[in-house]
Amino acid sequence: MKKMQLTTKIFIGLALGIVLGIILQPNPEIANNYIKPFGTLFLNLIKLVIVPLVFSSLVVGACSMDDVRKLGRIGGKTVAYYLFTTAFAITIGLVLANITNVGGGYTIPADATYEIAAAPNVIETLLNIIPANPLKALVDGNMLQIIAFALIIGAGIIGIGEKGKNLQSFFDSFAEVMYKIIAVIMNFAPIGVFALITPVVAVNGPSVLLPLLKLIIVVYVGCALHAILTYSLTVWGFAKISPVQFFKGISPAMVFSYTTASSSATLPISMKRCEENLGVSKSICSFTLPLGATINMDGTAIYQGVCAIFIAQIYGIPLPMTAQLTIILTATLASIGTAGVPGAGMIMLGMVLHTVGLPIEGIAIIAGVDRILDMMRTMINVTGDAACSVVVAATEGELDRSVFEKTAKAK
Ligand code: DAS
Repeated sequence: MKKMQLTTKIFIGLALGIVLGIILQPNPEIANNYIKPFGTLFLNLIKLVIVPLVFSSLVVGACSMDDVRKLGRIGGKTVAYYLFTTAFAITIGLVLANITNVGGGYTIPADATYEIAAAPNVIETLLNIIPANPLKALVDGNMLQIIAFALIIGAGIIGIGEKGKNLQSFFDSFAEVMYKIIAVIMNFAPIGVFALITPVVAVNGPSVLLPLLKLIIVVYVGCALHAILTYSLTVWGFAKISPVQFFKGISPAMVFSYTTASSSATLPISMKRCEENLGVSKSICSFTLPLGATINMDGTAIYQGVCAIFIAQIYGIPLPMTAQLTIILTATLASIGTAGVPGAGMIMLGMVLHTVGLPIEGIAIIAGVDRILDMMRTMINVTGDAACSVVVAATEGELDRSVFEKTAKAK
């Protein structure tokens, strides 16, 4: 119930901010001088957690494959499925964002001029991903290098076996601390949303909200398309399960993740439904689902791709195809580092914008409706984890199809 209350409070903050913004239109400096600072504070709190959260949650994600020696094949299949579907998800998002010209037709003057980072060539990107100085990468917030460093640390922890368990549990608890901090920060979301949307409306007028409605529609359509296309094709193609049976079986986890906007909170339900309704073995579930809740976020990847295009359009910053390819790589990696808690994707959006050279202030425009986007993207995140479990279980001969006969008889 608390989560729903938070959602209601956020919508109230949004509505009040829009109304106050309209009232303050004749004197926008009041909004900028006395309200905007609270929004900046909320954004700074979000920026505060990006680096430690990504680093710790990724080390945990990498370590959680400590069975990779025993489950080498399963680890390889799981990571391959997650990376392929996430990259495909972003591609769907970018194609839709370009077709619908999301964010187009309305331009907010940027506080400063923004140069899109010249898209480095692929070799340079790959070489740059490995940090020469990992501490500098952490200090500079070079997220691609931080992600690489975390995965290398995770592999190192796996490599030393038992001796690495203390360090693994350190990062486990550190990641939990970061999730807790995010949950506390998100409690301030109603105030943050209010303080972010008021000056935006006061300075630019309520018409700035129209592109946001289009943004919500594009993200929702992109997520639905991805689920219907990718998950249906993979569960049918690899496991010969009908999409109807799959979505019916996982629907309780989908509803819960939509309302809570938290993959982590949904994990116990996903585990139960994948076993009981979809016939996935316990050992496969206990590997693919916790890993997926940590590193597999297709919905978030779609959201980050579409929002990057939206913000570039809103600020009138051209995004050449090379920059969009950088977004695919960055958003795939960013979604790996997104925690399964409410609002985490918006935090990681800051990283995507920073890496591509877009104004992170663009988050202020999206923050007001982020909860609506978060609910949908989280539902897709969770559904993607379940689809992967079914596919891996089927290819490992660990899918108990009798559950479907039982369900059919129960009708
Ligand atoms: N809410 C996050 C999750 O639980 C996703 C996100 O914020 O992007 O998956």
